[in-house]
Parts: sequence; C-alpha cells; structure tokens
Amino acid sequence: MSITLWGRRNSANVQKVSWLLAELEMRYEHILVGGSHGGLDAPEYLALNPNAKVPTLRDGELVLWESHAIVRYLSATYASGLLWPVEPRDRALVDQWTDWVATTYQPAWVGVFWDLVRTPPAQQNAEAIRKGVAETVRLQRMMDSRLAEVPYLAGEELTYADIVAGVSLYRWFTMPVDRSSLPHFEAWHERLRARKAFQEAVCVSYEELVGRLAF
Ligand SMILES: N[C@@H](CCC(=O)N[C@@H](CS)C(=O)NCC(=O)O)C(=O)O
Repeated sequence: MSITLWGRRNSANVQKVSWLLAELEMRYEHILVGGSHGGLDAPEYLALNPNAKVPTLRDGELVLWESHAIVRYLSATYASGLLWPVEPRDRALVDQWTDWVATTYQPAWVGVFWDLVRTPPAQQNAEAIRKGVAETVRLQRMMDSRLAEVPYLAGEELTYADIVAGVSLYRWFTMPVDRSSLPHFEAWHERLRARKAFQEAVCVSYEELVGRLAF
C-alpha cells in the first residue's frame, strides 16, 4: 500500500481526506499543491486530475479526485464496518447525509466563508452575508434535530458523513458570524473536537485566505 494525497492543508475538501487518514492512523505522502502552492495547471497534475482542483489521492494504481468519492473509497477499503457501515440500510444513511453536504450544506457554509472571510471588506455584501448565514443556520438546525436523537449524523458511531460535514466546524466557530444556539449541534462539535485527528486536520489556520479571492 502506497498512498499519496495532493492538496493544501487549508482546503476544507482536502481536510476531509486528511482527517479520515488521521482517524485510521494511515501513513501517506502529502504533496502540497493548490492555493499559494500553485501547481494545479501543471501537465503532470492535470494528468492525474483534469478537474484541476484539490484533493487528489493515489493508492497504488488507483487515482481518484472528488473528496466524497475519496473518503468513500478509503472508508470502504480501510475502515469497513467502522467509518463505512456494512448493512445497506446503515450505509444509506451515511450517504444521505454525505450527499446532502455536497448538494446543500457545503454550498451554504462555504458561501458564507467566501462572502465574509475571502471577500475583502470593501467588496462585501451585507445582505448576501445575512442570507447565507440564515440559510446555513437553517441547515444546522436540521442537524441539531437529528443530533438530538443520535450522537453522530448516521447514528451511534462516527462515519465519513460526520467528517464531510464536520470540516465546516472550525471555520464556522471562528468566523465572525451571529451563531444561533444549537445545543445538540454544539455538543456534536465538542465530540468531534475532542478527536486528535480533527485537531490535526481541521483546526488549521486559514489566515492566508482572508481577503483573498484569487483561488
Ligand atoms: N467537488 C470537489 C471540489 C474541489 C475544490 O473545489 N477544491 C478547491 C479547494 S477546497 C480547489 O481546488 N481550489 C483551487 C485551489 O486550491 O487552488 C471536491 O469535493 O473535491
């Protein structure tokens, strides 16, 4: 087994993969590309990932891009029954929340991050920020209701659904937003934050992204 991960540490999509690899205590080579590191338009990178984004993962002969495909592959291969349930009914719940993150939650919270953190203050649109925060909180309220019943999004155990959603937490709780009180969502944040793998992969400074729209 020889695993290589390409991507910058302050990318939320890369953090899904590095968090998961840290949970599994897997050894891998990490090549820093994207953002201020550049390299995404290099022919050798485009040959691996024609989408010219991070993350990209190589495991032996297999090359994969799209963060959710990567976490699903790693979980199925190296964490079956752990981060990837075996029963189809349990697995379906993991994928329900994972797809919801891709289509609904991540566009909302990342939109707020771009409008509020990446956009220089002089160019910010207060109304867009207000709407983005309201939508993100509405979606977090959905998670709060779910997390009132179970400790993790898909049930009793941590799965990759928590990882793809949970990469939002460090940024959300450090951004200057008006956060509503959501006790079960906050308790889930505490549970995830207690994990060494979360601290290593997700609690990463995003200082170089502040006021920077370039990448
Ligand atoms: N849907 C893709 C999105 C990938 C993506 O947009 N990555 C961003 C970073 S989060 C990127 O590569 N931006 C250009 C850069 O970092 O230079 C995934 O989940 O992997």
